[in-house]
Amino acid sequence: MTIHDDIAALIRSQDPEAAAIIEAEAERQESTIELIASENHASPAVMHAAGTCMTNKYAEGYPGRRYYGGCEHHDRIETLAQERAKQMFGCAFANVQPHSGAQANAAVFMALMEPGDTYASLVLADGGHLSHGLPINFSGHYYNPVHYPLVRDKSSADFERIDYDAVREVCLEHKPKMLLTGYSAYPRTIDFARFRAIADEVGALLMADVAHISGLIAGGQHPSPFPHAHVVTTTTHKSLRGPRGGLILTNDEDIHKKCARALFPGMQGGPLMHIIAAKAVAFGEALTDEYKAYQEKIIANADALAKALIEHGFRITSGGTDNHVMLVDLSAKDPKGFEGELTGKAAEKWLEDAGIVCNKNGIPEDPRKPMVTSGIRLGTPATTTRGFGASEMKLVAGFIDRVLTAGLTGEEELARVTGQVRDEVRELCGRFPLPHGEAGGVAAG
Ligand code: DSN
Repeated sequence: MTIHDDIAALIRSQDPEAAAIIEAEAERQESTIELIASENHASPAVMHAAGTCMTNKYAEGYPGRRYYGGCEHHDRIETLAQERAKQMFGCAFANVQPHSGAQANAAVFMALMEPGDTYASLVLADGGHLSHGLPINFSGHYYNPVHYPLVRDKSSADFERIDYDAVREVCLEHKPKMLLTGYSAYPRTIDFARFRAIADEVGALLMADVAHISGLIAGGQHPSPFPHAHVVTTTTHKSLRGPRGGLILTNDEDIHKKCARALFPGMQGGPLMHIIAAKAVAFGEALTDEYKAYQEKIIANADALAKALIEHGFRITSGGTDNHVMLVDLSAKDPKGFEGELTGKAAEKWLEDAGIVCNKNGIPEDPRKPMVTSGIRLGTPATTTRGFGASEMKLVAGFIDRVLTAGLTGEEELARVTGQVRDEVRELCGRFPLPHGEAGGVAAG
């Protein structure tokens, strides 16, 4: 009897209806290839820490300064998470309370800007995040975003990479209070020192939202935003492989205090102490040599997948990837280009039917609408967790090619190939069981 069996049996005996749904999700995760760049499979210890009695406590405030009694152990776990976060990122201050990356970003905005203030961020359709200036998000509604683009010149070696000259020009023109770097769909290394030089030139604060690459940074596989960024935010559940949540990091005590106040009581009430406990466990994992090796493999796997897709005739934006993520321009594979059937929306659906999970994603200057798109975004944190290496990534590229080529051929061929690939995906996943056991850490037995 494992801990998984105990938990599964307990949920099933009390609530078979809910247990059946959780078990179905566990089976889905077990038997499909997860290529969503922002998802991962947290370890059993992380998942179980999130399911403990730490959920039962109100601990508004911060360690040593709470609004409720009974917080002794909550102070200890939050302090442990803070200390480990500081060690992981080599910085002086860590706030581990944000419920999510967007909450962390909102708290930083509230702490360091006034409503109406101008900040600079990437053109959202070039790979930015909704909390970096979408008009209907707090970041676009209450503040004034101005945007810098990727390089548009196809003849440039930097095509579809950050246009640092444009970043500088936008900043010189608009004098933003803050310059924001860090993206949701950018496959290349970020030059944080260059961003800081531009920020200093115009008197802006530099904020780095490293949600996607924070695991790579913690594992020493991407340059650190420190000491360049004044403030850094991240989620904890993407490449970092912790529970779902956020972090705010800085070397500046004044910024730390302002962000802490903006987060609580400015933005959030009681912290999710069970999630903070799970963050502490995940950060403990991130300080191991094994974790560094894991992060290195994520990058090697992304490189292998991108190269194999290019061999199959797909175009990868910017020509490849330096990190965990790639954007596949599907129009290059469709004889009718942007006028054809091979949209991001169609590809996402066809691949999901074959057991390969990814998301449609706009490519830079995409002529199609955001709910259709001409691209898919693929990432390797989750497949690397389950043990895939470069040869499995080549197999995955072959699966993707077969399904999308069949989709272009017609419905009958698509159905035939989807069935075949689905079986092969199941077989491959069966050879690489998830680290949380055969049924997702909840429903084994
Ligand atoms: N939704 C996340 C992503 O997929 O990148 C960002 O919050």
